[in-house]
Amino acid sequence: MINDKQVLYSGMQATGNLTIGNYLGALKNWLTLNEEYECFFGVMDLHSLTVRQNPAEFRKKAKNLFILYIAAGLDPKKNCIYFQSHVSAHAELAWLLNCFTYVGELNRMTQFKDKAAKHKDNINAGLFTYPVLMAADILLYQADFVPVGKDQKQHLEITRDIAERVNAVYGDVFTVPEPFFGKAGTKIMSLQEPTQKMSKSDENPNGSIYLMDDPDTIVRKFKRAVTDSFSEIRYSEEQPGVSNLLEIYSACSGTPIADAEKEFEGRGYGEFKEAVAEAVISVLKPMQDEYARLSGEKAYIDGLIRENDEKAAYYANKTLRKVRKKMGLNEIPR
Ligand code: ATP
Ligand code: LTN
Repeated sequence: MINDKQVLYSGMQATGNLTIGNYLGALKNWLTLNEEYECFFGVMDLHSLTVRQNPAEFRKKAKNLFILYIAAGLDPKKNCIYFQSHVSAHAELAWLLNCFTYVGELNRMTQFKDKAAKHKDNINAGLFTYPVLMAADILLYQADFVPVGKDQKQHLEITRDIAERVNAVYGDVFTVPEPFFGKAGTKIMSLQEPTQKMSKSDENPNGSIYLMDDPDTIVRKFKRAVTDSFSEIRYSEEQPGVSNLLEIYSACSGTPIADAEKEFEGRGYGEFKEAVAEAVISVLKPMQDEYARLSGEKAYIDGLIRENDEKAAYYANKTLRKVRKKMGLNEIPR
């Protein structure tokens, strides 16, 4: 508990450009959580290093993600938005937790298996111990809840196992976190392959709408979106392309899917796609304007980073001191 509120923790890797999938499925659902919970949202830049990054681009990407969190509506005064790499306790606790994690457990992680298959020339130890760093992220803040997508469920389970293992040896050290399924996060599919999740690392940029796409690009991508030959605008398993577009339309315009089906009854795919594009633009445009404005306010942004890094470090170091003591490391003489 912090300030009498339960703690909620999440974050995104600073890799690739965010898509409307990331926004509608995750970020948008975070915006109001701070009313009920004490929220921490990290820019997970240490995790991003498990894959080779170009230093200059990477530096920009991580900073852009920080600004984007705010442009999307996360209030940096009410949520602790910070850089994982600025709080050294993450790396330190990850080491300590490494000593409480079994190789057999890590071997079962499907994300590791997938990523190892994808990056055969760089199966580094960081990729293998990725879940341990993630456990450190969460446990440092004694988080009660962690909102994540299905793909991260296994990582949350290992986090709980590690926490329980440490608690069993040393007593009450960590809060054991629960997954958080708030409002069902919409799962957005690729515009080109509607049976696959829209993903920021997709090689085909036409499958994804990026948060920074300009209106013309958005219209063009929706025009090219894969539909089907039913020529009917209906939400059904047989029509994954059309259903995905309805889902996007509904999430962006606030119209329930059933109402949207009625709205477009008897109308053609062309007209429908234009309406979806318009709905997306009306959500992204203000965010892009705010992003552009904030990007010009370097001193203000740097101030926020400093302030939030400090706040995160305060709570993280408190837990780290507790763990060091419990594990029997000598205190640093003062
Ligand atoms: P990558 O392609 O780099 O693996 P990703 O686009 O799948 O990334 P993550 O960084 O793994 O995104 O996820 C960040 C958050 O966005 C997670 O909470 C995840 O569940 C959510 N998310 C990602 N893609 C989608 C999607 N298509 N629909 C809904 N939510 C999504
Ligand atoms: N692995 C997560 C990103 C992530 C995270 C976390 C999410 C790193 N540390 C801690 C929640 C809590 C991902 O790829 N989405």
